Amino acid sequence: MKLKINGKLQDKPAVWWDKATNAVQMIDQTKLPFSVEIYTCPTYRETAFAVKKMIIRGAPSIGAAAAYGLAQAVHEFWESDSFEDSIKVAYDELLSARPTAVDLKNGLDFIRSTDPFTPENVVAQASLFAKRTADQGLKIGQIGKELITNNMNILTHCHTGALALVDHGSALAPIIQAWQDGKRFHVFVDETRPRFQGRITAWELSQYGIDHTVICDSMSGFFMSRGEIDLVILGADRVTRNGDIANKIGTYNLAILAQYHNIPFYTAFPTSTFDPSTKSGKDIEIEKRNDSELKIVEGISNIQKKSDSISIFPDFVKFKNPAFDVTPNKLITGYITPYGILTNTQLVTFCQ
Ligand code: RUB
Repeated sequence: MKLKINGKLQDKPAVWWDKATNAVQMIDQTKLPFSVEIYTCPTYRETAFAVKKMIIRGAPSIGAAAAYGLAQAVHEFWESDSFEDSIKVAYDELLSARPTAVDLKNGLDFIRSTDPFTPENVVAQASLFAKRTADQGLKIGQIGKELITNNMNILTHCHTGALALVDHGSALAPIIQAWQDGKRFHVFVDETRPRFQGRITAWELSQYGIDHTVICDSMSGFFMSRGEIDLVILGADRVTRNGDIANKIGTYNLAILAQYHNIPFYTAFPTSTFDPSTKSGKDIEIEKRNDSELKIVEGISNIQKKSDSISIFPDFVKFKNPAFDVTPNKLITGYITPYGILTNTQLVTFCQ
């Protein structure tokens, strides 16, 4: 995607390999929407840290980051006597950075399958994984945009644009491409507490001039009940063999509301998000994140115009912070994939 970095317009994916230093570089998503900055990870440890801290986020993007991270470990330990053991430690550290999105495992396993397994080849393999993911985003957009018609009101949750999928996006790709084709509609953007990924969605939609409004997550039922939402499109972090999906917390609520109000509910994702080895959503590990994400709000201070964080609860308050929930297949109208918009039966057959 085109980004203005240090005043210069540049074409950048969400994550890439820096040939000169063997560093993994990425757009720092924690700085958006207020500034566009590059974050550099000199070794696989920093890459794992960046995934954990959500400096890079979105299932397919963290899959690509993990793939590059393992390539970094291969470079670091290539001459070491304990090469095999060190690569296993790096694999486990990268894999455990975030447990719910299966893209992480798919990215790492794609690197492990490199043949012949050399430092040069693993970097090429990681770049291939990232490029394949980005290409699938483009395809998802071409396929999914047919669902969008003029004057629609579309609701989306979390952030599923170019920065979440290396480039182009998953659920935002059909929205962007339909707009570029000249269709005119409006997007409701869930703010997506506690991490407020809606801020990145709103920022990305503004880059294309797409008409949108931010609402807080609990307002969706209100707008649905008044007939003001025609379509829900969002992403996925893991799609199991039976078509259940794990996605950003709040997705399940939306799916129930959408079914009650007869609103089509679509999920869009690339193949790296498929997990045919897991039977159903019940078997997915749900990431539990730190309480501070609920307690502390970060933003730009109105007075000093600098980034700032404030606590919005006293210290004695207890929290629970699951980062994802599971939406059962029966609440999903269709699956927007690079291979077409699939029904549940088609997806299940495809996975076999
Ligand atoms: C991201 C999230 C997104 C999906 C999009 O969660 O839930 O909806 O990753 O993925 P987080 P896809 O912000 O915690 O990483 O692009 O496969 O649809």
